[in-house]
Amino acid sequence: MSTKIHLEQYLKTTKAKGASIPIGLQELLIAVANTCTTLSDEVAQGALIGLLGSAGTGNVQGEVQQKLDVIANDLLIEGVQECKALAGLASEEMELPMPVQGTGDYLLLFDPLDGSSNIDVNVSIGTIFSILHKQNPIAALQNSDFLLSGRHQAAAGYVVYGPQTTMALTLGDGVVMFTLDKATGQFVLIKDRVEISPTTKEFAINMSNMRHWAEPVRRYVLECLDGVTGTRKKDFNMRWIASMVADVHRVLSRGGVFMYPWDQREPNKPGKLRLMYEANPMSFLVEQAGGASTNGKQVIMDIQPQDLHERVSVMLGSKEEIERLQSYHA
Ligand code: AHM
Ligand code: MG
Repeated sequence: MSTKIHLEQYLKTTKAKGASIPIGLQELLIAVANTCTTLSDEVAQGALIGLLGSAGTGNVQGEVQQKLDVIANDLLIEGVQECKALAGLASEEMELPMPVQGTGDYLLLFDPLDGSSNIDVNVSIGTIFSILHKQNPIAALQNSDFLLSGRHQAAAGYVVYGPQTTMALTLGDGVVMFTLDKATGQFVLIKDRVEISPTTKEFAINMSNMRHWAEPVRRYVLECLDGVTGTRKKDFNMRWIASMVADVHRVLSRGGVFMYPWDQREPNKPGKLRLMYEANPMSFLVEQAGGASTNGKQVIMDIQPQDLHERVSVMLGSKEEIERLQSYHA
């Protein structure tokens, strides 16, 4: 049997773009992974430990928080407190960023529990994280330090709590995947070079919103639905889990396109998903696996954020499909 490579060992020995992973970044990633291990146990127990249902609170976006949203957020904050290189953190669930060391090389942003609507129905959910290079590590932390485009990410990833607990990770030199060995509590390397094929026959979108979409997205999906006798000359399959983590995990595993586009229900909002906690880390992973991402007009990681909780239209996955979507928006 081949030797198992654990996350810690991987981070110690691997080189990204020829350079070793800085110790501070290694520590931070291990702290996030350890917290997700705890979270994975809690998610698995659900009702047995009274974790299902609403927390009776709302978050900064005005969304009802589930108990697990709050627990996951608290666990992550606690889990990274000792990280020496972490200047501060920001969460989808909190209005303002929070200083950790105040100074340091990194900023951590996360969606502590993505796919909240799936918690109570025992469907895959996850944690998404993005680690930004703080531009001036020795200057005291300011809220505006977080407003960096996705190009400033040092690392990004997610942990999906599904039939298996699996982490996808990029350090800017490809994408790797680890699965949690629940017997040892270790994340074990399962895929070394994740690649998204440039073509696909699968798309993911919440079809119930079709009447609200903009014309380019309607055109794209209608052409997919036309099947083998239509302009695309092939039959497409559709999947929608309603947890971005799980839907993007499928795209990284076997190709496809994931879309949560702008729609006219909220004409003044650019989209539903959050740029800093969801779209940027997922775009980094997808680009590093050979795919692409866009909001229709711009590559997602090139967007200069104006607000920490900014929303964005998201289309990502197999490269040729994203190029087609971009051309329909042109
Ligand atoms: P959340 O972070 O509050 O869970 O919301 C984000 C989720 C995504 O994971 C998913 O793609 C989308 O919302 C599902 O939305 P819908 O219920 O409209 O299909
Ligand atoms: Mg989310």
